[in-house]
Amino acid sequence: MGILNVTPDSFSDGGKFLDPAHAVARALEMESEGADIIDIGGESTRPGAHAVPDDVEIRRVIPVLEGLRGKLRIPISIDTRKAAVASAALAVGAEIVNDVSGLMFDPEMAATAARAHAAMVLMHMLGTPETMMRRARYDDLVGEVCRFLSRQARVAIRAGVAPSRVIIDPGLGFAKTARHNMQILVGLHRICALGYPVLIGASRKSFVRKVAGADRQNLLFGTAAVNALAIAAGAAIVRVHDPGPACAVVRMAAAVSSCSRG
Ligand code: HH2
Repeated sequence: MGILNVTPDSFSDGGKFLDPAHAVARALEMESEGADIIDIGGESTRPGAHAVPDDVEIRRVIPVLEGLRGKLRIPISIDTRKAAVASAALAVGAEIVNDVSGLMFDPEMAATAARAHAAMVLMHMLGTPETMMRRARYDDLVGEVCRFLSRQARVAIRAGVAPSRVIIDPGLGFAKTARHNMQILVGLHRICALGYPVLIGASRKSFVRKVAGADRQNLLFGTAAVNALAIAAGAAIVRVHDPGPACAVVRMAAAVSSCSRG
């Protein structure tokens, strides 16, 4: 899954793709690098980020979706917590809703995805991007994440989302310290055992920066290490800023994993 942030303030690529023509070109470039999905977001969810009004988010993402119509062959995912934004994006070609709140932000979200027969990514976090880091306390981190994701998957399915179209994500960096993120990776096989495809978003995040180092190469290889471990644990999708290198990592890790399973 290639990341396309159409925002002025995303932590890694903020401001780079605010011009819809640049965003469209980047999406097509990521497709040519091997991405299978493009995830378009119009609101930064980095720690401390403020919520963006619906109309601003819609004005950022819709011209990009329109510009990609008839050009992109792979599915588009809309990265939003808001049903109004998801609905507008689904109407112009998005096929997946990526909700970082895991259906906790907007009560209309599941029905909106269900009506459009969309796939849904349900991610674990606590609170909102503004408040989440104050809530990074757990007695049983992996167990709590598993219970949240199973419960929210059932909410989506009850609202009419096809069970085969539910994807879950433990939410690296969302209400989680660097150590929590690594504990999630150690316990990832338990999240994969819930039976839904698992998505992992580690790309260039601060725990990678902290452990691997902050320059471009270190971030790329640090992200690659997390992605390889995630695929080996059974993850199905990795969300990345650099799909070219990530494809090689996924191909290699998946080949080794399928071999070890015999
Ligand atoms: N991470 C970010 C945004 N959306 N969606 C899912 N499913 N999983 C993630 O880990 C995830 C996500 C944050 O990263 P990014 O989009 O690069 O930055 P920002 O939120 O600042 O736009």
